[in-house]
Amino acid sequence: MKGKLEEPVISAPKLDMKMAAEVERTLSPGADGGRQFDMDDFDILDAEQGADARSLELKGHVGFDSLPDQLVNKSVSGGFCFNILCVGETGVGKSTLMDTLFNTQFEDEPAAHDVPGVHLKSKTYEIQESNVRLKLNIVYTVGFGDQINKEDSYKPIVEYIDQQFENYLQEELKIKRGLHMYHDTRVHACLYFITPTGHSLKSLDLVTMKKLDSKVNIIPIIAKADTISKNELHKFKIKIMSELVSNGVQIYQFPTDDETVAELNATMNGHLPFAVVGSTDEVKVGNKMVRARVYPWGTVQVENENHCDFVKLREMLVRTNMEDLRETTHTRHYELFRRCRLEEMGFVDDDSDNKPFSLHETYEAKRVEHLNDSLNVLTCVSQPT
Ligand SMILES: Nc1nc2c(ncn2[C@@H]2O[C@H](COP(=O)(O)OP(=O)(O)OP(=O)(O)O)[C@@H](O)[C@H]2O)c(=O)[nH]1
Ligand SMILES: [Mg+2]
Repeated sequence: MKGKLEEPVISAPKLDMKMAAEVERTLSPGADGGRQFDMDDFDILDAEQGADARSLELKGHVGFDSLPDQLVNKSVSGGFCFNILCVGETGVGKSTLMDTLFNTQFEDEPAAHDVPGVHLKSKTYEIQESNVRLKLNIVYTVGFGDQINKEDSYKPIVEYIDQQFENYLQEELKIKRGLHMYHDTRVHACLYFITPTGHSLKSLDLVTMKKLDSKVNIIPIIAKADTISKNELHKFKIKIMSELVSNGVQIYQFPTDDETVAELNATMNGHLPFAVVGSTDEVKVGNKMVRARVYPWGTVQVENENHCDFVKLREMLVRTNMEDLRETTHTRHYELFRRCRLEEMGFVDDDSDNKPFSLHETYEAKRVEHLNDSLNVLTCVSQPT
């Protein structure tokens, strides 16, 4: 479900307050001598419609049309979490872009260029806009692209993503699980910062994105886009997309199945990779203060769509598709991880005769296997040599 509710099976007519009070009087037990409902109170529309559900029409207001509001209120009071992973070479503009995106100062120290290997650093922030609280986890790569031998650079990133899935799975498998309280750190979006060479992707980029594409939603962006000319940028974007396609790298596609955002998302898919500029410095342009980078020859405005794609990125990542990114992480990437891990642990859904296998039987089989193993070990140890 993306921002739109499914068609209700039973349709309740909209009532004004007077009518609602009238309905309440008529239907409440005791108001008219303790009248009870029975099936005759409902018009059966089509008993055969649907496999095992009949569509009925309500004769008055019941109130479950407030369910969407209840859901919204509950979600808002619980707050939301969103986790971003920024992958990119040292100094490519990761921290500046995050500050620009969320219009705040996350206070992230620049990394050194001489670290022996790649590692990740993660920090969680609580931010609030109107009455919506967001627990934002930002993870940065440190030392990415700095080593002479970059063969294993992708490994710590893959391990980090898997570890977050594993933590969630362990919580899910607990008898006393507390998923509603659990701080979910699974990565919802991976912003892949492409160095603005204007030439092509590096093999490090292709290898890393390929290793990550089944684990995380990758959104490729060209960093420091103010350093390439308009013409070069256009060609660079085409080159990057064709290299991703020819190497079979799956990047995140903004969803087009929800008609309210289908057109916008389809257009934005055509603008990938977004060419972004980051800056928190404010400059006066006309009579307005805007965030920009000032050069001897002119000013690059971060939020001017003629200057860069920052607004497009913010629109897609934060304002339109944040929920889809969270949902895709759970239903596609985590599901794949979970399936592989459970199979690895010996769980199966069906036995050899395609009959459903119960969790209890799996545990029992595992227990017997474990006992046999222990017995074998004991026998080996107790046998005289
Ligand atoms: N020209 C240009 N410079 C930028 C842009 N964004 C950031 N910078 C500059 O690039 C330098 C590094 O930016 P950071 O945001 O610290 O880069 P980083 O990727 O977080 O660096 P590390 O955390 O040290 O890996 C700073 O001097 C920024 O001002 C941009 O869009 N265009
Ligand atoms: Mg940084």
